[in-house]
Amino acid sequence: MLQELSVTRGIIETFSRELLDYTQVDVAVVGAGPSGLVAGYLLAKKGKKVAIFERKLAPGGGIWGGGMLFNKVVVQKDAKHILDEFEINYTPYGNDYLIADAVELASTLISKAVKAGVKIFNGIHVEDVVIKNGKVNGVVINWTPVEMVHLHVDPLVVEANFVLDGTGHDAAVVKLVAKRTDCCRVKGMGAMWVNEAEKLVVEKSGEIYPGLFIMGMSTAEVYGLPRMGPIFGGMFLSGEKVAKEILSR
Ligand code: 48F
Repeated sequence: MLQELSVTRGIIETFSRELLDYTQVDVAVVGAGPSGLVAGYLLAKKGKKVAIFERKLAPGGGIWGGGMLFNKVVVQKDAKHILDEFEINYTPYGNDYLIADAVELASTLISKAVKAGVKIFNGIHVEDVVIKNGKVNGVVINWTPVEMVHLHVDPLVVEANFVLDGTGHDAAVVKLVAKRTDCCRVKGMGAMWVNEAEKLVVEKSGEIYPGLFIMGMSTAEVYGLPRMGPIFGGMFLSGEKVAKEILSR
């Protein structure tokens, strides 16, 4: 016979065990947008212990709505290998573009990241970082609803060798480091210029402070790069670049 107590205990025991296990990770990714999911997937695939902390309930960040809620996204041909790696369908458009379905893209990135070994903790907000001896050593977490209603509840900590800021326009982790060190002023992204934006976002992604890496729109916000709108190759490639840099350490 099915028991209420078993449902409750099953959830509490399993989640608590996992959270405990992930209090110490190789890589803590903040934000489950396209850059965070790609970076997390590539790192987990190579055997790294990766947790992604996502403040919303649904991972996927800015993918779901495509452009102006037309739920398609554009990917330039340079990033085709990422769509192929994740087995995401696309339709060629002109010579340079591929069009993917936003719902397929988001759900497949999430699913393949999880299956590669990434542990996604949703509904958890990163509210601070651990800095020791001039290096970021972890993240300070709390439940999103606690943060939303400003409850006076102390957070907990996850220790990480590397922290990745994939928080998009928030550039949340960089802002926290900027508050506490002389590093990392966040300039705020510039006006739209797709070609320049897509090139620079990849070029500029990487380690910004010992232990802290930036990628995706967070990079654009930090360096005041132009915005690019619903074209996602730069998000994938910046996540890939950061994952490769970490693996090379
Ligand atoms: O914004 P988002 O999708 O980040 P991204 O990987 O991709 C940007 C594109 O979606 C799009 C674009 C395309 O070219 O311009 O905007 O740079 O996802 C960022 C995620 O981080 C979460 C947020 O809820 C979102 O899902 N996030 C933000 N701040 C925090 C956070 C925080 N403090 N703690 C946890 N998650």
